[in-house]
Amino acid sequence: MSSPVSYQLEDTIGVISIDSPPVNALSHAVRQGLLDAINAAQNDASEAVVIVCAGRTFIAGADITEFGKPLKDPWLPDLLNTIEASAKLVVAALHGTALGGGFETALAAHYRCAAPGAKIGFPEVHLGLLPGAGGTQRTPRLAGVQAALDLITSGTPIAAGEAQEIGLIDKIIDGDLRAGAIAWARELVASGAKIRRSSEQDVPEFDHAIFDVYRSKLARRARGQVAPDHIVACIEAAATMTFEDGMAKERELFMACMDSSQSAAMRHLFFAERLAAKVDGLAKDTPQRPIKSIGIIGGGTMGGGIAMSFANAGIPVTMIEISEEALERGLAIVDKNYAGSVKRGKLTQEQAAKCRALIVGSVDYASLADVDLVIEAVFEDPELKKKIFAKLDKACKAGAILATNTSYQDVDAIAAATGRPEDVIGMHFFSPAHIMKLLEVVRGKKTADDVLATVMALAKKIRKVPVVSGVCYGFIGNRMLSPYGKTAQLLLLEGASPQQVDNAMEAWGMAMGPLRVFDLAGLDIGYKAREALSDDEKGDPKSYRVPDLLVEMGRLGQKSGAGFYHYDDARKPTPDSAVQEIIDQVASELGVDRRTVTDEEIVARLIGALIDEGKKIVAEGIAQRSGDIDVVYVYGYGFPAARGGPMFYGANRG
Ligand code: 3H9
Repeated sequence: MSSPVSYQLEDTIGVISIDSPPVNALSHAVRQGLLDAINAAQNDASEAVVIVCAGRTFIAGADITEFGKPLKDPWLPDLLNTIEASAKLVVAALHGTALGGGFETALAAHYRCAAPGAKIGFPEVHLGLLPGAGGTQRTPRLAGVQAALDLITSGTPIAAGEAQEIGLIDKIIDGDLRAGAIAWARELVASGAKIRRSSEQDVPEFDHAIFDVYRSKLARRARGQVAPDHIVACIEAAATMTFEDGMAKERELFMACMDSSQSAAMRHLFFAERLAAKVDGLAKDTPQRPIKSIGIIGGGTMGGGIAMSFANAGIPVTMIEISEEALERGLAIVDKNYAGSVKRGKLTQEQAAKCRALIVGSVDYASLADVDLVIEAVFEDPELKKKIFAKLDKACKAGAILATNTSYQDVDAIAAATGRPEDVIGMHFFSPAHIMKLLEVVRGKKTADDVLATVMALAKKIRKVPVVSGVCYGFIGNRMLSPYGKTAQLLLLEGASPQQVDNAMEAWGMAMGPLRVFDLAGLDIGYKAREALSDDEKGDPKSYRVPDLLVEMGRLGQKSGAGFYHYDDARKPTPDSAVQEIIDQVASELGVDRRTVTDEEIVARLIGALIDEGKKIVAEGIAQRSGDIDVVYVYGYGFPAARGGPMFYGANRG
């Protein structure tokens, strides 16, 4: 088999080219090829060596598919030490995304140049890992302790320009990167530039208190995850030990991460997310419809957030409301959200203004005549939705995709209100829609393949993580929420308090406990939904009697200042004895024996409820695979990534 790494002498420069699609990951073959090439360069007429990659990116990291398998030499840290030790000057030329082990390779080179659009970073923390090939040791030596802590603990890549400012890249090359890098290597040699090894540089001055500051910051942010804490320990080692001792520390903690259940869970999610974007039975070359502009029906919180998601990706949006007044309110929410994005540093003032300018409002469906996709985002009234779709059928051009953002309703029934059910699909965004990454794509019985393919690709364009769901009440995520919520109610009647249930789930890793979630969403939503059901359909009163009584007392959740908790002006929940009285009263009316419920039981029963429903969803073909459910729960429902999603957790717990 030919090597993915080639080496050739171009005049006085040895050029090492890596060509290993899709992302030039450091597989065993790439590592071996790199080792052979750097060794070859030591004994030929080259004066300097350039490492460059073919295809869409420089090396995007270690090959994650090899993780968990026996290690095969050359191991990356040793290979990179060999590259750094080269007696010939080494230049790395970066384009695309130089990530993880990829950027560590660049750090082992003596000089680094990059294309203007390149990005560098250490995403290992998102895999429950830390950079294990010298990244924690070389980065602080070049960029300082604080920059290293920020870059490596956040996992967020930075642009080449910023990397140059902090000393991680030496030169930005416009135009042909390969030719530019070779020319620069020649210049370096001609000017007598020294072989500059990152490992031999001193870490710039720093304040020793910084490590504890990051430790406590990360304890709050990355609740329960081990990798961030280990990253801090490695950078502290870089700043206080020799390079060799620091490398030994890095190796020890990298292996601890690699062997952890957290990393196994997060690696599962990495591949599950990518698999979720693939639709079984849908050919890769299914044609897609061009989407150049979109319409949104409804300027509420959801409609506004969806509009921003598209505008942020450069796609113009027309937002429709029923009156000028409502439209003004809707656009004001968008303005407020953009101001928030600027304040949080997510967008510059200029970027925000540019995106905002792509959103226009109208009260006339005729304004949608030319758009390629319309997303209906009005409240959950099935009759209203059907009326809107009948109107869209008339107003929109042939071939326009008509999508509903419904969280629960029957997409097939909505499609039947049009004369073109094949153009209809569900696009279920999660609130706040401009921030939450999950998009449930609901495939109706008649949804055309090209409509599905278009929406899946579009999701990626607007930086969402799409998961396909079949049609059922609540689709994947909300359907699972139903037995989860019912179990939470049973736990209250059996003896747990709302705060015990919520605290147990949050301590286990959920972003928010179930009762706090219901208070946030509004208890009246479930109440209204139940009003439409017969007693039989409602099921066991133990699962809804308490929230019904709370709603009847005017306790609708956060928005009314009280639900399962009392809320102050800052929306901080405090336990409320009135709620406990209701729980006691309902338990006695329904004859439930009260007992001590442990935190372990709370977690086991609630997560068990999710897993049981998830299994049914897979068995019925509503979800394509159990990994899709994990993606839904981690990206849409605050399930801890370090536990891999409910189905992964269940499978590993037997
Ligand atoms: C590391 O480096 C550890 C070291 O510090 C220490 C070692 C000792 N390996 O995302 P896409 C596949 S840890 C294997 O759809 P995009 C991916 O599965 C690593 N495969 O493309 C997919 O396959 P398929 C640190 C990989 O353009 C295909 O490539 N690095 C890897 O949207 C396309 O991927 C990272 O964590 C990999 N490293 O985004 C970077 N990366 O077509 C992880 C990708 O069969 N990668 N694949 O579904 C990414 O963030 C994105 O893939 C990237 C491209 C931004 C590069």
